[in-house]
Amino acid sequence: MGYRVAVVGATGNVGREMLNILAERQFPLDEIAAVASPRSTGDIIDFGDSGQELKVKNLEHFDFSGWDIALFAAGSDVSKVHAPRAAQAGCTVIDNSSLYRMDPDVPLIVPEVNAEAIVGYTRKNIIANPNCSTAQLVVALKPLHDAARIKRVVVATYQSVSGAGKQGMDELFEQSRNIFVGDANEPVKFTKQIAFNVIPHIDTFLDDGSTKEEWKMVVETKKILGPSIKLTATCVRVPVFVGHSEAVNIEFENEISADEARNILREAPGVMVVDKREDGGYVTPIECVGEYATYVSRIREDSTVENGLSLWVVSDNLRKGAALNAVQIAELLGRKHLQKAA
Ligand code: 11C
Repeated sequence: MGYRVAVVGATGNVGREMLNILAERQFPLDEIAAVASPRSTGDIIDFGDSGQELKVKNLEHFDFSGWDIALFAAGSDVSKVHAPRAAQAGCTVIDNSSLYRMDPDVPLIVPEVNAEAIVGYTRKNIIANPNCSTAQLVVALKPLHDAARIKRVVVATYQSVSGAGKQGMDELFEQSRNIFVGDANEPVKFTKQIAFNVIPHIDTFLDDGSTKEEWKMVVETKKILGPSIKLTATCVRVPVFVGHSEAVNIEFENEISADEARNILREAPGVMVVDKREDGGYVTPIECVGEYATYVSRIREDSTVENGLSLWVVSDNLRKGAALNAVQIAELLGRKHLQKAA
C-alpha cells in the first residue's frame, strides 16, 4: 500500500525535479497528482522516466482531502493561501518556500542532519524545506560539529541561476547568446548582467546591509544545528546553470585536523568527499548536476585561527537544495510517522 502524493508547482524547475525524484526513488505511491496554477491546467508532463504522463490539475480547485502528502514548490504566496488549506484537510505539507521555515511550530528538516525534529510537524501538519544554500551547508557541517563543536562559520556562496527559477536560466542563456552575436543585454531577472559576470546580491536587501539570502543562511543554520553557531555569509550569483558552490571557513571549539575531518566526512550520510590535492581533484558544479550527494573538496587546515578548517562544498541546488530534500522528508514521514506503506 502506498501514498497519495500531490506535487504543487509541478511545472516549475523544482516541481519537475520532485516528480523525477519520486519516480527515480520509486516512492511508494497509490496516486500522484501534478498540480499547478490555472495557466498550466491541462498541460501534460512526464512523471520522471516512468513512462507515465500526468495531466496538470488546477490548484485553485484541487481538493486535498484524502491526499497523504503535498510537496509544495510554488513560492511563498501560493503556500500562504494553499498550504494551510491542504494541512487542515489532513494532507501533510512539505513546503519548499521560505514562508514557514522560521515558524516555531514548523520543523525545518534536512533528514541526514536533524531527522528527529520532524515530530513537531503534527502542530501544523506542515514541514519546511530549507533554502538550497543552507541544505548543502548543514549536510557538510553536521558531522564536523558533532566531532569538534563549531563556533563560527564564514561562508561565501557561488549560486547558480537556476536558484532564481526558469527565468534566471533563460536570462543567462539569452545574454550569453547576445554577447556572441553582438546584441545588447538588458538585465531583467537579475540586477546586472549575469553572463560572464558575478553579482554579489541574492534576494532583497535588509537594513544592516546584508541580503535576505544571507540572513536565511544564518537563521536556518541555527534552527537546524543549534543557536550557538555563529555564521556570516556573502551570497553571490554566478553564471552557472545548475549547482551551488560554497567556500566555507570553520572555527571549532576543539582540535580537528584536515585528515580527521576528511575521514569523518567520508563516513557522513549524504556526503561524498572528492579531495585529491592535485589538478582537477575536486568537484565543480557541472559534475554535481543530477546527483544526490553534497560534495566536499579542498579540505585543509586554516592556521590563522585556533582549530580552523576551510573546505569547498558543491551540490545540485534543485536536488539536495530543494526537490531531493523534500522527497527525503516524505520518505522519513512515511517510514516513521504515516505508517501506511509496508
Ligand atoms: C537562490 N537560494 O539561489 C535561492 C533560491 O528561499 O527557497 C531558493 C530561495 C528559497 O536564488
